[in-house]
Amino acid sequence: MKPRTFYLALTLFFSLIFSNAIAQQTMTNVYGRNVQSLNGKWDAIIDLYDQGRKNKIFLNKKPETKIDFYEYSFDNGLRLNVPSDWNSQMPELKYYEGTIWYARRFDIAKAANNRTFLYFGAVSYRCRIYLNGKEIGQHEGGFTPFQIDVTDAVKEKDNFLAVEVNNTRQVDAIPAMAFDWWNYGGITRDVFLVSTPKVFIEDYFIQLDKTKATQINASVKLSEKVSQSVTIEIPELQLKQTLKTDANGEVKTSFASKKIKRWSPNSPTLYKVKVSSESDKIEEQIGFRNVWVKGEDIYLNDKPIFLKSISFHEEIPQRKGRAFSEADAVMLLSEAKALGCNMIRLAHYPQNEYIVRLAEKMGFLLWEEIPIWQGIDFKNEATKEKAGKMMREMIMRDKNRVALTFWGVANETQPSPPRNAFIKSLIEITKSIDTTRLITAAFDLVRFNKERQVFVMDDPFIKELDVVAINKYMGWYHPWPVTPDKAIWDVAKGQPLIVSEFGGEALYGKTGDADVVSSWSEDYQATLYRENLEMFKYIPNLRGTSPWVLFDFRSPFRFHPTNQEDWNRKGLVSDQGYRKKAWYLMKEYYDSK
Ligand code: GCB
Repeated sequence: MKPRTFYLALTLFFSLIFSNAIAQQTMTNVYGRNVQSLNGKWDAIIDLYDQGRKNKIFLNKKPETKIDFYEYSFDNGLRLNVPSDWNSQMPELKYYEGTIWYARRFDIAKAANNRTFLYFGAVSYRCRIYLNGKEIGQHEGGFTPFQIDVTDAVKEKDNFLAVEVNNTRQVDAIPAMAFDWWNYGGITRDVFLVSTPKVFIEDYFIQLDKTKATQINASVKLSEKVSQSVTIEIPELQLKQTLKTDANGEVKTSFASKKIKRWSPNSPTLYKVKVSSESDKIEEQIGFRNVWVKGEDIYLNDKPIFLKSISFHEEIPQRKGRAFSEADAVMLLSEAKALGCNMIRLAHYPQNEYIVRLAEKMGFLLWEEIPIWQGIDFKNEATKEKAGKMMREMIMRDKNRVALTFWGVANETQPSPPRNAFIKSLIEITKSIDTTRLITAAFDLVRFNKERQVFVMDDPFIKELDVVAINKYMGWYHPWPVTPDKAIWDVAKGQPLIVSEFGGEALYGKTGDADVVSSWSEDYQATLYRENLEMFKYIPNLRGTSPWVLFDFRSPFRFHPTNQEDWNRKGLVSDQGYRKKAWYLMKEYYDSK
């Protein structure tokens, strides 16, 4: 083996081992389980030079003899809120990239015959977990949940939990080195101790058949390969079945009912679904709907639908921090509702479960994606593994959410054999878990063909997708080659197309020349919206639009001194919550659809 190949093989080997160190399957519906919250104030140590691991600070030693001393202590120092990003908690941490240690103590009432899992909703971006002085797990990826079985490692009293969190950008990471948002660091989502019976209901997948309106398909998997009877019940529909698990501890079945009221944006019906085994039980609200593609149309419950979408980052701009609570979800989603949307593209990563679950109750379809955002190291096998794992974690968490309509596999990638293989593997993983959703990816490769006088795109990869999504910034990054009423598209013929991003920047309150891009004015942004909305009439297979973006958002990518100052100003709503002129145009367009 050449040294480089050997090195690559070694990296892959270790990345597999480490990801396996906690490669437990994502537990379904953690929020419906018996949990003890570990949210709150945690002690913290900023470790810019990465000295903590070497010095084993996770042992949390205290001097015992006259000659002992330790150059660290978790006591009487910095304290950080969990959940929350660290950047918004102290001015000095504004753009901090590096390691911060978090630590806390906890007690737990241990019940005999129970298992205990330590669950993190998300840690940005990579972390190692130490419990009572021992490393018990690692995770990479800032937007998906994971849990570690701590049944044997945990004590009733005075456990010491330390988490080494690092958010340094790296070439092999997802996202990689440069991207258009700020990737807040920290323990950004809920932390729970989850208590389950010894044999518990690890997973279930209960959704309406892709096309049949009267058939609910259900599968349940126990944590062990044991034989038990499992009951699935939807009381309101008078549906109930009890079955014996197979040799893998699984049951698969279907229910027929003519009474199912299907979920839709106008009528987001959810049903209580109860799953029980001989030793465990869990319940939650699940909705049922059909979604499929035929020709150039997307069908929701047998009717073609136009997707009135919007994107936002998982960020509260006024607080300059990550969104992490139900109240935050209410703020983001209410503003999307006010615009008249029926869908959200959760940009550019899986957002927290409060957002996903509330979106479903409010009647939004969802597009969820992992942060495959330009600049990804497609040749790197370890990166591909990571992406696959993220995809799995996202789907496992949200596959019972009826709102989930699109799994997004990439944003703005260029054709190449490694890219194709990489994205294909993500599509395969997706289909191996869930064949009921539509698969999409956003491309920025549409260009104007002068000879034919039409917009075209050459990326044969689009044939792998159910719906083709195009990011196109006409009037911002691209000057108009023809007037908008002549801007005819011949892109992805035979498939539904969504314009998944369009827009331009405007500083809230700024007036200026409505024809001049560099005026950064609300007036120009409004012109741009007017012209794009006109162009949409000439995209024959257009089945949805998603302006970029609902709110101005933080991004060190954007450094114009007076107009941006580290903000991407493409929001229809400013960072302070004020609606810009273009908001009203978009609202009118959505109301007319
Ligand atoms: C894009 C990206 C999005 C950026 C946006 C922009 O194409 O997908 O993440 O923020 O353009 O503002 O340029």
